[in-house]
Amino acid sequence: MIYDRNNIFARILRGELPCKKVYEDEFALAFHDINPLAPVHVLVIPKGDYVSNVDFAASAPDAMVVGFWRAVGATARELELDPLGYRIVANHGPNGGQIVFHFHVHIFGGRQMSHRMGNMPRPNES
Ligand code: DGP
Repeated sequence: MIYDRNNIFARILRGELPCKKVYEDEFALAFHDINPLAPVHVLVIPKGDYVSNVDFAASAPDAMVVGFWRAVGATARELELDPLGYRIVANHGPNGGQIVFHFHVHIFGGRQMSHRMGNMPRPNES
């Protein structure tokens, strides 16, 4: 799939759309999901044109891959999720349930996650 430079997250990165920012550095931006599925639901996106993990892992420079994952960790620390833990998810393609085609990692926290890891957490799910 060709990267669409007008996808929602690209527009957030360019400052054309607002977001509730949690963390930002040269590699990544983290902000609250507009439709939270857990008490804490934050998205971390790389500052580059990557459709999903497939081309991020294959095409991103090493420094970007390292910087991005460090930013995921820094975001979770910023949210004070480390002591009790959290879940990270990245959806790829139709079967993965991807809706926005700019690579992103979901961070879920603030409650016990389901053991059914094949499913995204849903509101009120234990
Ligand atoms: P995914 O299925 O992994 O592509 O999830 C995309 C997520 O993006 C979904 O949880 C809702 C969120 N989302 C969609 N549009 C916006 C937006 O304009 N702002 C924010 N903050 N989140 C959005």
